[in-house]
Amino acid sequence: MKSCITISLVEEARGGPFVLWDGLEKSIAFAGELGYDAVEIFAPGTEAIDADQLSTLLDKAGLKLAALGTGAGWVKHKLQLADADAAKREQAKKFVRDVIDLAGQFGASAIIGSMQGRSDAVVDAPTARKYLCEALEDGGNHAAQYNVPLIYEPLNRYETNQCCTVADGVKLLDSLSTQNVTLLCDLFHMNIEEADIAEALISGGDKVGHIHFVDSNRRPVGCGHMQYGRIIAALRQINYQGYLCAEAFAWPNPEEAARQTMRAFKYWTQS
Ligand SMILES: [Mn+2]
Repeated sequence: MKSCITISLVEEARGGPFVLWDGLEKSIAFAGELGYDAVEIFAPGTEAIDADQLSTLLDKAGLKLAALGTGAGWVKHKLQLADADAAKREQAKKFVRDVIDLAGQFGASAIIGSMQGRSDAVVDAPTARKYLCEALEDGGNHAAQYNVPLIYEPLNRYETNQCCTVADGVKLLDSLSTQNVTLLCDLFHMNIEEADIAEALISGGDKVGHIHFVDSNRRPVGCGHMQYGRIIAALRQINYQGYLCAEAFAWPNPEEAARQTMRAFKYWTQS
């Protein structure tokens, strides 16, 4: 398993569950110093990232790009994939494809989290699900040209009513004709929704494509009451070789959160 840490470039998301906030240059250099393998970037849009500059910074720090989040599509631009308005859905899919195109140049995936939207008084649950499936087909097919999957993240009930568990996510992926979508299993969301986090990971099997590595209270690993022994054993059992990515509050501050996650990563993966 490989280590990864989140960098947010989205001012509107201040206070959100991202570890590093100090711009790409400083954040990437710091992640490199601490020995991380990769970064996951949450950007306002693709225009906020200069691919050549990012490539230079990553090379200098010896890091890979693991993934790009699409959440700013919702947080900043109010675009979501289950919107009642067909034109808005099209814009949302375009936003996702643009992120896929940028991430793809780095052999990295785009992540669909909060852009999945939700059913409401206007869009009923089967329709919201249908819109989400259309978007995942579109993005999964688009990502295939870069030989990377699109990553879909079930969220807890307070953030979506589309898919809240790994089982729901597996069912959703099985209903698609594309095979090019994997699941992001976020331990914070799972701690709310799953009966047993380790069992859920095992049931996800080879569909588990990315992990958000975080504690029960969304603080860095080791700062809550999550029981990691069985979780790591489950990931080993399914032969998970991807990233354990710190998507956590910058608690007590970004530097210490990054150091704490790296200590925890080494403890759990090297013991
Ligand atoms: Mn997450």
